Amino acid sequence: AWIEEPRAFCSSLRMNGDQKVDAYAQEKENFIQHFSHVLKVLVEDDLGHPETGDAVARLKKVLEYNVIGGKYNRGMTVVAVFQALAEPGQQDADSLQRALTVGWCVELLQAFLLILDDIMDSSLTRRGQPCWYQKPGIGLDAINDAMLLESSIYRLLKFYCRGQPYYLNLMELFLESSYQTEIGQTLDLITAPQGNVDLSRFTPKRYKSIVKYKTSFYSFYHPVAAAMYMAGIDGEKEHADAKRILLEMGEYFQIQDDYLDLFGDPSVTGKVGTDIQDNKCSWLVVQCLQRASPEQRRVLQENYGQKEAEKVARVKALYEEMELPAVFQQYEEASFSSLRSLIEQYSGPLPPSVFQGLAHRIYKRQK
Ligand code: DMA
Ligand code: MG
Ligand code: MG
Ligand code: MG
Repeated sequence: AWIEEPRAFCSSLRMNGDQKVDAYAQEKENFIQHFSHVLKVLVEDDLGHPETGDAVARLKKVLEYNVIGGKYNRGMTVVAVFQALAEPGQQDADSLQRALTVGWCVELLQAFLLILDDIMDSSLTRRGQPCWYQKPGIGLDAINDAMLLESSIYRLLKFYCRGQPYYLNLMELFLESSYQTEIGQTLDLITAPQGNVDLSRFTPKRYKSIVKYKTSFYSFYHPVAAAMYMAGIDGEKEHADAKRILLEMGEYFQIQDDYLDLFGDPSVTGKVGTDIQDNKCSWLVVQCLQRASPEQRRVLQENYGQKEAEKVARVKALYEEMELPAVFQQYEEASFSSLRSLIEQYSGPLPPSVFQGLAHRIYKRQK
């Protein structure tokens, strides 16, 4: 039945603008509601433990500060795609609770990765508040907090999904996505060594590899694949086809992230950009290099990858002079239409609206 008409996203696709906004707000409300169950399972029983109680209280704080306050796109995707794919008989209250929980596991994965990403990127803010490691008294203890969030994923999965036929597939998916992301972060970091600006490293090919591993797997393939497994879809071909679309969507998403790092409004994105200071292989620097005159390349060489505000501003001025914001807008249009044809080609037995819903959610995003 998952081949037939989907619901969720899908019903919201048929609605007009206002209804769509309401349906989404309600799905979000419902998703956030479930967090209290997650907290209960993860910490409540152990808060009074005579030996570990204090540590569990710390975990509760870590969860509340770091898991709440984002867009919940990844977590809500699990629920929406599960509802679109599972047969009606598979959508009893317990199954929906499990889908919500796995959605929150994806949010835990994200929070775990972001705490560490912010340390490695020397970022200041995240989701409109100080990064966790920047909080007084936290510092590098945040590393252990991130690890606690990672372990919490598997505690939750065990509590809710042990005994389900897809349990092993889900566990392997979370482990594999973590590894892919860590490999991506490795590529990101070694392509951006501090104090060593080598512009020849910033190629389109390198860019695509970094983004595929650090972002696309965990942000796009992972939530959809989790829902597919939960709905009983575990065929290699189905997963490979979905991955073909979702990795492309992930690249588009990270290009937006790189654009917003410099040209986004921090009061909307909730974070202050650091890519230029951090010597990152950002989409912007790759585009700049492809168009730069020898003189422009010299300006970049002298100002990129350094913390001084004047140097960062000089790089931004160079990008503006080269009209990279317009290049980005053109890319965004082109990418959206190429995604559309990729969806037509590869959605296979899955309803195309599942993928279209995701694409619409991120198209021209400001945060
Ligand atoms: C995102 O890279 C990748 C991961 C694994 C978090 P990024 O550093 O550009 O992300 P952000 O802009 O959110 O810090
Ligand atoms: Mg970062
Ligand atoms: Mg990073
Ligand atoms: Mg970024």
